[in-house]
Amino acid sequence: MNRQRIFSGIQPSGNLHLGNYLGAIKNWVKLQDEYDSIFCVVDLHAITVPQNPEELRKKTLEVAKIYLAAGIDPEKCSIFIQSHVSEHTELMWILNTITKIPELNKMTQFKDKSVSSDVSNISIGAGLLNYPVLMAADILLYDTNLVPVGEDQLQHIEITRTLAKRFNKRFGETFVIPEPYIQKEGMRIMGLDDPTKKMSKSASSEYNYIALTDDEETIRKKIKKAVTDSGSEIVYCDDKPALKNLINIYSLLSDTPPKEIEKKYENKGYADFKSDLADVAVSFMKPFQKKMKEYDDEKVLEILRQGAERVRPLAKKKLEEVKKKIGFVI
Ligand code: ATP
Ligand code: LTN
Repeated sequence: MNRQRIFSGIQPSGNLHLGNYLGAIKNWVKLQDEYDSIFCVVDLHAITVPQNPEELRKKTLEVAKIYLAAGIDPEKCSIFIQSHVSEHTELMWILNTITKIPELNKMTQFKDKSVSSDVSNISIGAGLLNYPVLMAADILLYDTNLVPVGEDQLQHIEITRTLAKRFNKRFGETFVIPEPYIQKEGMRIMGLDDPTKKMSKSASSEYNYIALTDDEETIRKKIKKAVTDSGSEIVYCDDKPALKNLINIYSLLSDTPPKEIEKKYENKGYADFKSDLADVAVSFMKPFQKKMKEYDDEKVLEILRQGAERVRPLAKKKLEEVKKKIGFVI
């Protein structure tokens, strides 16, 4: 049976949050039965901004534990660490040579990150500029058909398609042209402290997000402090972006449609709603975190190594084809 292939990844930088879960990982879990699925922990991408080495090691395993606790099944999918398959960096170098600098300069993420306060001028490395080329290599190495990501990644998939077409035109059919796969549900969870910006692990305040590792007390405190809109009724509409976001989170975590939530709180106020939302978040998080703890570092590493063994032959084969086409002596 020839199933379509999906590939996606998350950087082991910062604290993974409900936005990453609802916008990305939760959807992967649904897709794994239907597609030949490869999920990566993209440590090579994480080092495009400065990382503490000990933290990076810890976060890399933590992201894998989050994949597993969320229900990604290593029997059905391949889960691996990007730097374990060196073909990613090799293909990236080759793709670099057909990438134009203005194509990279105009990427929104590059523009945002290179002016962000965390990355000083001195440390805006070439890695940050070349980030999308590495992402293209990740995707193209495996003949990926679909890339399930949040809408913030669309521009990177577009450049991946451009590079694949350019290579194919110059050297002959080699790469499958991938498509983005954006699921409407959970597409954009906004920051708890500012509903005009997406929830983000690189946010300056930890009150922006609920991390998947936050304890009960922290979750309750963060929800209590979350900004709300004027007025006191619990209604789901665009004029009340803060409340809409909180209702979205409630709805996605409890599988309750927003309209039903509105009805439930018809004669109640923010205090009741927030207190129940905190209960909903805590009852999602407790079993999730319990599952995370069931995986010790050794067990996770074993799963990740097996994942790398499984995908490496695919990557090797594609890279060899590329090398032959461009005239390298094999
Ligand atoms: P940063 O904000 O530090 O750039 P991030 O939180 O966006 O990081 P990524 O590793 O860049 O995390 O993204 C991982 C996946 O999670 C991507 O598919 C991305 O689209 C998705 N994602 C990230 N934030 C959100 C959000 N607030 N709502 C929905 N999906 C999100
Ligand atoms: N840039 C992506 C992470 C990422 C990715 C990929 C996603 C790296 N390589 C390949 C999909 C496919 C992000 O979500 N921030």
